[in-house]
Amino acid sequence: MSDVPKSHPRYISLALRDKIVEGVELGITSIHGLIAHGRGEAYDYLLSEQTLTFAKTSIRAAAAMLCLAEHPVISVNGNVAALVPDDLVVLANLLNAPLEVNIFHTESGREEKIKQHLLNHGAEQVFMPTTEAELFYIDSNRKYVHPDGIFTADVVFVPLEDGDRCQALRKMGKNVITIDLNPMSRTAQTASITIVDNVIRALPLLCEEIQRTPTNHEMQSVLNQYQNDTILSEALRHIRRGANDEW
Ligand code: PTJ
Repeated sequence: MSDVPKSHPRYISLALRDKIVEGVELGITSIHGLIAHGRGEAYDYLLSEQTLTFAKTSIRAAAAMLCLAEHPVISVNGNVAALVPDDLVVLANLLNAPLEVNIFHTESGREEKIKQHLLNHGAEQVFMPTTEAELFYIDSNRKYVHPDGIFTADVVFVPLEDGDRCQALRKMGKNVITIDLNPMSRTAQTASITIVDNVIRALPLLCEEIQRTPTNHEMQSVLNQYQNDTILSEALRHIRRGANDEW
């Protein structure tokens, strides 16, 4: 990182800002992504910048849902492409699932740049949005999907977005797993499983959990017991409390 010493108390946070800025400079992250990142930072601060117990519970459930899925797909936007490209590739390989570029802000050439960025980080299969398949119940650019990807997926992993798409996917009968630091966002509220954590911490933990390979029976039992509403309430309670005993 440019001129911030490693000893700086907020080094990690500042290094992440650099990654997002670099994403914008490379043309993979939308300029709006800077605002989204700042919003995330604020929530992360309130969540003690740690993966808390409720997030660990969601990670276990997410791993189970992804492993039990018949056709899981990993959706990639400009922020996650900049922050966690390697982890996205590891996850795709572990699940043998495609990555699919799906962005909200239409900017010329950005989708192609994200694809190339993922390929540079070792991705094997990256689907692109098409006009051959469109999601129902949604008007934004996010409706354009790949016919063999998000359109036919039974589980869609949507890290970091606040938008109209999660609800549309749910209405189409798909399960959605998201990572969102804001437990009040539309996506967090409508997803099947919401991991209230920073993508940079949650994604490696999700990959670790998948590698633990519990039995199908264990995974089904984790899913049966999982309640997203409870997780969101716990996250909100933590934020409202301000201080916490895990700090
Ligand atoms: O690349 P595009 O065009 O698809 O745009 C992507 C963004 C993220 C800019 C777009 O989806 C957007 O505008 O999102 P929002 O509405 O700002 O919502 C982003 C959500 O992600 C907010 O709830 C943030 O709190 C949350 N968030 C931001 N950074 C992180 C995060 N959650 C987890 N980890 C983060 N690092």
